[in-house]
Amino acid sequence: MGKSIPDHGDITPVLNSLEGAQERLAEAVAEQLDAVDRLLVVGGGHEATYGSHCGLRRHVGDQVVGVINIDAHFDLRDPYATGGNSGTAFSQIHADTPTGQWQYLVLGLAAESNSDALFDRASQIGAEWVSDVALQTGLSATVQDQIDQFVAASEVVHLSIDLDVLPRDQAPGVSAPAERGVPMPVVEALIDHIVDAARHCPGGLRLVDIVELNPTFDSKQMTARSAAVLASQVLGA
Ligand SMILES: [Mn+2]
Repeated sequence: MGKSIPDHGDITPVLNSLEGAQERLAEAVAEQLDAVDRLLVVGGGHEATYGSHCGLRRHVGDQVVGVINIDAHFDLRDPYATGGNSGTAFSQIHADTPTGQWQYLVLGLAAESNSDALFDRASQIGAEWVSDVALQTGLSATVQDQIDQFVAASEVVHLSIDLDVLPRDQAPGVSAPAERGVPMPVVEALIDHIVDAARHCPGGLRLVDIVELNPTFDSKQMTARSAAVLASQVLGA
């Protein structure tokens, strides 16, 4: 794509310990953020986001981190007593966030893929969201304003992109392919808008995750190719 992007390598998993792997990721992210303006973490499942967020938190101290999740799901389930999973990352981030600093915006939420209990929890803890239905034909002025206000209230932005927000034909290689999904050009427009809005935020857009690709189910590498286009965009294409 005509540009050079340094690859900081892989995180070696810790046998039977998701928390161990998340800790290794957190350490790597905190270290790399000293050296780069924007870091991209490629998952893995959405559990990677908890590790990467912990790394960002170590780097930025008590700054207000606005967490934007482009995803069909809230991923606000409570961890089991034995630990977290791919559906609990944002609940764990919420638990770690200092009182009054929680900022969480989900873009592309599919109503039929989230339980009433999750909607209740999202409302209770002050999450914001925009449905996939509202994102079928582009970004309305309302959605643009919502993103702008969200970013303006943040000191630094963490963007997480779950590939299952895309329509099933665009991203077949995920564990929960979407029946409707948000069309690829609209996801690109969302990312563009977030990148632009974050220029006015003191800390900027420092951390991006792209998650939930499962190569075993990725017919013709469509999901990986879609992810590559989005990765190129967030890294300043
Ligand atoms: Mn998801």
